[in-house]
Amino acid sequence: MVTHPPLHSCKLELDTSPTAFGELRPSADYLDQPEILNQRLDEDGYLFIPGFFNRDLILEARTSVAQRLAAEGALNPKYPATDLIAASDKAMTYRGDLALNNPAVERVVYGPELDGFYAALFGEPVRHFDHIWFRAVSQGLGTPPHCDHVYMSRGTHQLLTCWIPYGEVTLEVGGLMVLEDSHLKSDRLQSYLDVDVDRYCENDPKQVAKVKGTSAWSHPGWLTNNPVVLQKRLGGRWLTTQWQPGDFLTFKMNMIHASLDNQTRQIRLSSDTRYQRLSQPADARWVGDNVAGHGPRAKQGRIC
Ligand SMILES: O=C(O)CCC(=O)C(=O)O
Ligand SMILES: [Fe+2]
Repeated sequence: MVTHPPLHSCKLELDTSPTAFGELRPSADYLDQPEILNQRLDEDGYLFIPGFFNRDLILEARTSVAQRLAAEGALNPKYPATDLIAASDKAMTYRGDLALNNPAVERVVYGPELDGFYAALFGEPVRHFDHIWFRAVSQGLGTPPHCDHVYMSRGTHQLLTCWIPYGEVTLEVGGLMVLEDSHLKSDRLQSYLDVDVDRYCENDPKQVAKVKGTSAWSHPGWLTNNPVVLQKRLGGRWLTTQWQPGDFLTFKMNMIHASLDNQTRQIRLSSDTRYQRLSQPADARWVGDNVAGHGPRAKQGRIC
């Protein structure tokens, strides 16, 4: 790993010694050998494919988002919009709206390149979820450790997340990291992995008042807010890279991941999207023309 300043996640300084922090293993050499990719996916819980997309495709999407952010006054006009330098300290993280009706982003995440990649990997036609989780992450912010399972487990569990950076994302800007081998330790996370953030206990008046008919969650979805202690307790290294436009990472629903905090004034742009076999059931919250998402229609009451 290149030299870098102290790195943070959840505002805590990470242990970046070689036993606690390292580089993702690239698998771009095996794109035409899906059996090797599947073997690595099972072994590592993820596939890191550097240089997969044509850079221009990614940079066009970056430009389209930069234009929207500039139009709303979020960017410092002294710099080119595509530098994504924030105009203020305003906190920004999840910005799904930036991908809505955005053909340049849709071209990347729903285009033939990823469709072909997942069809080869799954060995049959695939579908994607009809929602693009788009993030524009400002200084000081990042994502706490979690597994995606808790947000999207109502269909097949053989579902993969695809994380794509739109532009260079250095360690200081703060991209995604996965906790090495955590997908092999689900037995130690069972009560967490049983969570469905849109489910609530019908016999708990507080949960009913908070969740039923609203967009609120019964559980924050995070495994912890302390990536340092988590790494020490569970073992494995936090793995990441200096992301380049064109790279992507795909990983399993039970892989623990988080992001480094953004230590710069440059807004970090990324998307995460989901892919599965067409023949398998899909989580109804995330497919169709007008997805329910985590909104009121998604809530399910249970007697707990
Ligand atoms: O980009 C981030 O900070 C978090 C992304 C994430 O959680 C995901 O790709 O599932
Ligand atoms: Fe996630």
